[in-house]
Amino acid sequence: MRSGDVKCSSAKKVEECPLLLTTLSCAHHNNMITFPKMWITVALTLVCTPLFVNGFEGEQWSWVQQLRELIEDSEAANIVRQGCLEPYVAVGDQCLFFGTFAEINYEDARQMCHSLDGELAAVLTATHLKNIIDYINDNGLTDRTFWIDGSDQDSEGDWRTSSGLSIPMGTPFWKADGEYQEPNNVKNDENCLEMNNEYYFFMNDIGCSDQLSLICEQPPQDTANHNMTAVAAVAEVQDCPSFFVSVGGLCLSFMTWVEESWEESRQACHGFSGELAAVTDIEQLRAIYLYLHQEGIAGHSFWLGGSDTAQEGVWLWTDGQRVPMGAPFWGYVKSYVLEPQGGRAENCLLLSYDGFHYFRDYSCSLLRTPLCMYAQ
Ligand SMILES: [Ca+2]
Ligand SMILES: [Ca+2]
Ligand SMILES: [Ca+2]
Ligand SMILES: [Ca+2]
Repeated sequence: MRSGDVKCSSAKKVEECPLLLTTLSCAHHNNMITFPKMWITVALTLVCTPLFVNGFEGEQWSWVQQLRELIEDSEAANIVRQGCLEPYVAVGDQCLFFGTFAEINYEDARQMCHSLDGELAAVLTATHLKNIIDYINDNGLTDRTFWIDGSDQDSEGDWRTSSGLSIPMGTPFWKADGEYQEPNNVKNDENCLEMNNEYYFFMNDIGCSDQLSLICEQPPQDTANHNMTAVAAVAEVQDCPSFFVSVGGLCLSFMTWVEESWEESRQACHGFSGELAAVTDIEQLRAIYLYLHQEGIAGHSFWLGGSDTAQEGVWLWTDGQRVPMGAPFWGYVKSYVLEPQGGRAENCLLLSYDGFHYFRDYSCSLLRTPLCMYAQ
């Protein structure tokens, strides 16, 4: 079908659609404006779907306006930027589109991504999660909550992307406070996957009819490579000396037979030519989390080498390097509150078992297990 054919048949179907769209559509039909077919489809999906669902209200004109501006800005469609076809932008190794002007349900969000020749964004590695959270923060998108690709609609508790890939469970993906970790399937009716701003963009299961913004992903040309990244995000095994095991590319010792204060734990590590561990890459935190569960030692809380004793609020590893701040390293406490939040009473970095092994600040005098790293 030629692009011009799309228009007036669609316009007839959407008779309640605002005049603006009809005008846009018919202008297109008459070749007065040369929008690519893709954008007309997006326009119709964006504007008409919510109108059908919610009824038309005056306030929705504001984002109809934003949509117009987006379309006007897209005159350069088909331009490839940083390996991504507009309107997608490169975020790490993914091409993503942040649909911040829309607030629609999960199925409609999927359809919108399909109309952009994409799919809701898959977040399958800790690095993907961190890249997206960084992008949201760096670009001032923190007033939005986003749909991403994931559902357990087919089988409760079995989280899959639309292409059937398993979504990683646990830390550092899913929101956790001191009591429980998502997904919690409230009222047996939370089957779709969101990144919620109230939860610092950690993952949460929510009802699929909620009205949210969305993140689309342009499928990579080389699908095989992409899936490899999902499984092999962590650096490979290296030889480690006695008392140390290779986890996440580090030589670590989980001294579960010891419980000491933070300072005494440092001494314990020194006794093995080590130091309290510095976890500087989010894939290392993921690898440690998986190791704790695989080894059955997730009931322990582990000291890491971070502290803000020297200067309150300035978190440094023992070698003086900065500790990464924010999500997804540091744990969620409650709505709009993230660790560290203990002020001068809490100056040492603990992976606490009841905090689901996210970074959390605790009092340095607590007796906990040293997590040592071999000093190379
Ligand atoms: Ca569910
Ligand atoms: Ca939930
Ligand atoms: Ca402190
Ligand atoms: Ca704390």
